[in-house]
Amino acid sequence: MTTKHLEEKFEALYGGKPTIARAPGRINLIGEHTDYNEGFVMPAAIDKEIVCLLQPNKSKTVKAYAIDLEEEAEFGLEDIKASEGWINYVKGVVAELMAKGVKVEGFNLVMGGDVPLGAGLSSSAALECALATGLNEIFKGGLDKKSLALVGQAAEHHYAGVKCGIMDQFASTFGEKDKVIKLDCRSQEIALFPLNTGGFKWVLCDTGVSHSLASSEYNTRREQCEAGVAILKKYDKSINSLRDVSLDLLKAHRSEFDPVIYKRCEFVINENNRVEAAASALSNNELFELGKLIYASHDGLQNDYEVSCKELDFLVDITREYENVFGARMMGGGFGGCTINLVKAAAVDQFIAAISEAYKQEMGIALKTYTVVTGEGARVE
Ligand code: GAF
Repeated sequence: MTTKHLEEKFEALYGGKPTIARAPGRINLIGEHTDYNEGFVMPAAIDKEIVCLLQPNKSKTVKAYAIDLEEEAEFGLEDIKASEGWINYVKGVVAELMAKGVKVEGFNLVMGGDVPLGAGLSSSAALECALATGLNEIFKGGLDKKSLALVGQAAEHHYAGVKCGIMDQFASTFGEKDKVIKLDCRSQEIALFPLNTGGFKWVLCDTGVSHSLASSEYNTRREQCEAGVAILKKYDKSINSLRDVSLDLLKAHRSEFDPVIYKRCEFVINENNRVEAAASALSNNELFELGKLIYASHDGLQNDYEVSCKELDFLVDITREYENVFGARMMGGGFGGCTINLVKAAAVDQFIAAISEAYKQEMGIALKTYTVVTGEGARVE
């Protein structure tokens, strides 16, 4: 993304030459709601970014301007309190960096980007990672990339109030062009391998909706998984998360489970197994097999984890009739945002025309679509 308009705004508002930090949004091929269960996920960074222009201002105040919203905000560093809106993410990152010992002083910030908001592409993680990376640079924090990603996650927990896992911040930090990450969310080990789908493209279809229960339901899902673990831990003290639970063990204790908790746990265990299978299908270029796993992921998210919505289900279901689509599913936390589709490259235009027309007719909403291009992780220019 070019930064000329951001630099001009910075000059007009504050003057001087800022440091420029960037971080991308992400897609996720498969492995949804597995990250906070210490399982596996398969995200990739995309070529859409949030960019932060930063400069110390020799005060104890942060002055910030969000160019796309045309909004200015400021806060003092002495007593940072959570609030609403985009500035809350800035506060969260600053406070969490300080908690890790980084000596953050007052600074000026202009930020903007082209990660679509509310589309489930992790614009908030992109902002957190760009900002944390930039502040670490200008205030010589000395934190490594992993610590910076974890600062972003902590900002979500303590300021945005979402008890998210590590997927989004790790993808935004460690993503590389033409690569997908297989992330072990327990050990935090990152395996990068080629996003090798010659003859196929990944297409995102944006429902254009973002239902408001997303963050409260997200936290509830996490608690339901923890409730399942608490039951099984009575029998095996070594169980710390659903990552440690086999389907057989879960089934053996079914009668002790509330049916809703049971199906949440069953979904997570199945989804985690699907990530392993998908990684091997992708490595062997077995795209039909990969597509089946992607559809199965959606079915579980819709019926067992219950984080889908009618717009997402419509967009996935209609693709089952399209022979040029091998797989489709909702992506991210759920309740809106995008579906991800594995589509034959030669049929992408035809696919977009057909699904856009169908969505307009059914929901009365103009469908936005994006053909995915991978990008680089967080960095300072
Ligand atoms: C959101 C969260 F931020 C991630 O940590 C992850 O749990 C995802 O939902 C669901 O897989 O993007």
